[in-house]
Parts: sequence; C-alpha cells; structure tokens
Amino acid sequence: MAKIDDVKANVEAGKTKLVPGLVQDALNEGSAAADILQAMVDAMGVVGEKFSTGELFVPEMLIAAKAMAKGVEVLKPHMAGDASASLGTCIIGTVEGDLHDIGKNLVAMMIESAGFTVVDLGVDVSASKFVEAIKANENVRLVACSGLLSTTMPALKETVQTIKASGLTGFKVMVGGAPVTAQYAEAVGADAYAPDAGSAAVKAKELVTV
Ligand code: B1M
Repeated sequence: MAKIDDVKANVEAGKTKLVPGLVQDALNEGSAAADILQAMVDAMGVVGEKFSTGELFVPEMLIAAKAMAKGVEVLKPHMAGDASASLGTCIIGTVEGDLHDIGKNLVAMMIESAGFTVVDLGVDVSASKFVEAIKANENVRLVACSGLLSTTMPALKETVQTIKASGLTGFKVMVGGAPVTAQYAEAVGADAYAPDAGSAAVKAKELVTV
C-alpha cells in the first residue's frame, strides 16, 4: 500500500499518533503535499458518510479531525506559497454556533501563504466579535467567514449583514463551507464565495488587487 493510502486509512481511523509520521513518509515517497491533503479531506468525507449512516458517532468524528489536524501540521511548510508580499490583514473565523475548524484552518493557511496577515478568531464567533476584530486590527482587507452546518447558515447571513451594516469599509467579505453556494453567498450580500481552500486564496488575492 502506498503511504498516501495509509494516511487516508489512519485519518479515517483517528490514529492521531501515527498520522504525522505517515504524512512525512508519504512526502518522502514523493507524493505531492496537495495530494496528501486531498487524501485526508477524502478520509473526512468517509467519516462524515459513516456518521450519517450511524456507523460512527461524534467522538470518532472528533478523533479523526484531530488526526487530520496533526497531519496538516506536517504538511504546512510544504504548502506555503510566496508570503513575501503583504496584502493586508484577513480576519477569519467559523460563525456562531459552529465548532468545525479544519476547513477554516486550511483556508487560513492558504490565505496566509498568499501574502495576508491572518487573524484567526477561532470557532463559534459571533457577528459582533467579527466587527470588533475589524475595528481592532490595522489594514483589514478581507473578512472570511466559514460555516459547516446547515443550521448555522442563518448565522453566516447574520454575520455578513452585521458587518455590512457596521459602516466599516476598506475590506471585502468572503464566505464558504460545505453547505454554502455561490448563490447563497450572493443572496446574503457577501462579496465573494470560494468552494475550497486553494480557490479561497486565489479569490482573496483577486479581491484585494483589482
Ligand atoms: Co460535524 N458535521 N457535527 N463534526 N462533521 C458534518 C459537517 C456533517 C456533514 C456530517 C454528516 O452528517 N455527514 C454534519 C452537518 C450536516 C449539515 O448540517 N448539513 C455534521 C453534524 C450534524 C455535526 C453535529 C451536529 C453532530 C452532533 O452533535 N450530533 C455537531 C455540531 C457541532 C457544532 O458545530 N455545533 C458536529 C460536530 C463535529 C465534531 C466536533 C465532532 C467534528 C469537528 C471537529 C473540528 O472541526 N475540529 C466534526 C467533523 C469532523 C465533521 C466532518 C466528519 C468532517 C468536517 C471536516 O473537517 N471536513 C463533517 C462531514 C464532512 O465534511 N463530510 C461533519 C474536512 C474539511 C477540509 O472540509 O470543513 O468542508 P470542510 O472545508 C473545506 C470547504 O468546505 C471549504 O474549504 C475547506 C478546505 O478545502 N471551506 C471554505 C470551509 N470554510 C471555508 C471558508 C471560505 C471558503 C471555503 O471562505 C471564507
């Protein structure tokens, strides 16, 4: 079995201690960092399906998430782009009521690699906390809001609308997360939507350089 397959299997099984070494082995074997990342994302997809069918429960999902996070730590230096240019500050967070952070962390990592200074507010971030952070930080050019649950999509809408109604300017608002679509982003008044971390970084750059 190629090491990259071992990475996928062990993220799925939540083998937190094994995954970092296996990611390193896959890199040593010549697998591209982006492919290893995709293998881990696929593993989380399987975990999600098994949760839906009642084969796995919340603790197993949590352990798999931890295993993936450990793997991402090893990948991070291999994913970095040219961060020499400063494109300004990006405030990022997962919206209120939502505790999912793996996707948000990947988006933060890619946006940082694209040349932004990233201020990560974490998970369960209220609309007012986003606004406070925009006020508290210098040169905010981008606000990135992540949401993974259909039940927290209203929080995503409230966040975008609160930020837009705050009267603060000089930045764009981007939204994303598994249940979010381009149509939804437009409907809630966001300036941009991205389906994944790579395209979020590309879109972020476009937003501040046009
Ligand atoms: Co939860 N969970 N979870 N969960 N969880 C999902 C999302 C779910 C789809 C599983 C399922 O039922 N199949 C389902 C949501 C269903 C729905 O709403 N439609 C679900 C549920 C129901 C729940 C709970 C309600 C379960 C319960 O308690 N009964 C509960 C809610 C807790 C809460 O948030 N209040 C819950 C809890 C958890 C854990 C805490 C156990 C854990 C999260 C741990 C953590 O994040 N630290 C967890 C996990 C791990 C998952 C799954 C299995 C994996 C999520 C993940 O990390 N994916 C997930 C199933 C799945 O996704 N298939 C599931 C990998 C990650 C790289 O992808 O996050 O989609 P993703 O990010 C992508 C894109 O979406 C995009 O780029 C990322 C990278 O390319 N993206 C952006 C994300 N943010 C973006 C922002 C952008 C642009 C792009 O711009 C700003």
